[in-house]
Amino acid sequence: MTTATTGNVRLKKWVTEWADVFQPDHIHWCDGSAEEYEQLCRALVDSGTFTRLAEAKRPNSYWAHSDPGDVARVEDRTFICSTEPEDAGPNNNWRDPVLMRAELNALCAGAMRGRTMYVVPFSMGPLGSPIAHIGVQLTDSAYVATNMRIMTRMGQRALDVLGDGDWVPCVHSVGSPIEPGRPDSSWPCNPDNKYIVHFPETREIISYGSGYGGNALLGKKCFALRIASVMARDDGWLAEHMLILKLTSPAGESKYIAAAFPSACGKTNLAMVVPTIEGWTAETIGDDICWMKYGRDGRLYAINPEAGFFGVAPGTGFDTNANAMHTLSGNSIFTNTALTSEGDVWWEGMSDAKPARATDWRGDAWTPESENPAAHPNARFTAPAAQCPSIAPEWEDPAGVPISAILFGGRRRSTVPLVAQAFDWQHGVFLGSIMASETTAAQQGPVGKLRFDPMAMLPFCGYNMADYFGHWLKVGRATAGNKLPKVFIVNWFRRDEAGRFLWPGYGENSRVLKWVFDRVNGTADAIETAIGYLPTTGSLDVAGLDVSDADITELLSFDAAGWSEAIPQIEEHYAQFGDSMPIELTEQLHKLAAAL
Ligand code: SAT
Ligand code: MN
Repeated sequence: MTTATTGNVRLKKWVTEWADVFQPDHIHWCDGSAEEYEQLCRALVDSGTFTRLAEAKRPNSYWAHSDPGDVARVEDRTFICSTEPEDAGPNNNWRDPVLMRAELNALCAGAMRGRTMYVVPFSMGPLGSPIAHIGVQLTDSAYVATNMRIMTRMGQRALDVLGDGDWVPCVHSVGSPIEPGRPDSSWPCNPDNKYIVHFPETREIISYGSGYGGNALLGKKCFALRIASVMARDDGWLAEHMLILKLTSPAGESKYIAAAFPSACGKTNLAMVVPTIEGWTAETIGDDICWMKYGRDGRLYAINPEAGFFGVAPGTGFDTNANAMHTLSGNSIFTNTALTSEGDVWWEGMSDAKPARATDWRGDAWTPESENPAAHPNARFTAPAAQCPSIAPEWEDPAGVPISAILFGGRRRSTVPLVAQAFDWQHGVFLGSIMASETTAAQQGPVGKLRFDPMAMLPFCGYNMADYFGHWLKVGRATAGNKLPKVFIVNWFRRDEAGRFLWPGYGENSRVLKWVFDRVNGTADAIETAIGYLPTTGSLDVAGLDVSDADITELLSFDAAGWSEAIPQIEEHYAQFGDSMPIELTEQLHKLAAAL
């Protein structure tokens, strides 16, 4: 196989040290070339991890299905190991770093026996961008190496940018050495012994036992959110769980909007939205993570640190997200979807017509009569962002794009209106800090449980969230108020008593984006309420929309009773942070309670 080379002495030493611990049979430095990718995929087909899809259906694409014990992020096995427990905060599982290192060293000793250790250098962000950062992941999973090639700028070019510099060390093992004489499993992992560990002070990541998604593709949640949030705190920027989109009006004016939603709440759909309103267009910059730093003009500039989409497959179809469907038409990896008898993939919501026969995500025979879904609810596609038809030409601009508006959204059947604008930055931080959302299949555990998920960062903030709120406030003080993005809350998921969704969502969300755009320009009307500015009935464009007046009124009404009821829960949510809670936010809460 072709290999990457580097003159970085410290990097070579670090790789050797870990190889001594893990004792792999081979070491391979990934160069990121197409030949290498081809060879890794072939090896994965040989080992039974990958099934190559029919070339005529989906060229250069593969299907994988995981161990049933390894299907999503494991929040209860995710640890922040700061010296002081207070620095991790009540939002994280804290462990003593010294004890954790000892525990991990014991687990990692010999953990790669019988396997190859891949050295995966990668850039989060366009190569050489002043907003980007370099990481190097060690992994004994070729599946992870192939996914990292899609999700990041991976290989020799990342090493070239790194030069003699510093990188974020990312160490990963599936925790399943191959015993001599025993066959390897098609999804090696250690389902009952997973550790997703972060050392924020030394900016290190060690992940053991899982091969799935955010647990294993360490550039994503572990680096670009948990470790990067700490780097951002220290250096005055923001690392956020946000999509980035570009919205252009019929007059040809463009604005960039960032939006935070918890996992599996439609970020990918909104990032690739096709507006239903006349003359408006939307383009995609990113669908999951947003790094924002101040430009010389005092505005916040954002990059998408990723190079691919790791999106939820179920519910994605030509009617809901045509841009995503085109993006994954080839050169993609599918994990825990179904495999059809014709050699293509399928999942619930991809098409009304179901395949007559398929292999489900567990590898069992499936027909439309089967009781279980064909795809796991957290089944994923890994697809190159460059293939997205709606990708904006400037998506790889190293300077980033200036953000005009930030949206905070959640999955809420009641209380939170379709959209509201915060009074100012500080009030926006307050609204973000009290965000709650119903849990989804993106994390292991019960689905549909309402929990506070401030800024959609609960599982991803690498330090005490009270300090994170304080950091947001500080970022807001670092520039003139009129240069800051305007802040909004949104909720596409309101239901009536019978459980029916009040808002059609998808392309119709462009109506809300238009209102946001016009509010930034100061041209849309609003009424002031205790929780912010709500659209007047006339200011939200509902022309041609098939929603009853009563539902629109409900969606745009301020639910004073619902908010009053929520106050004790918000107080409890704040109380867990004790004295660390910024005074500005407790004052905001008092103000809201008084106004209600
Ligand atoms: O599996 S991931 O953590 O990458 C996806 C998500 O939860 O957003
Ligand atoms: Mn996400």
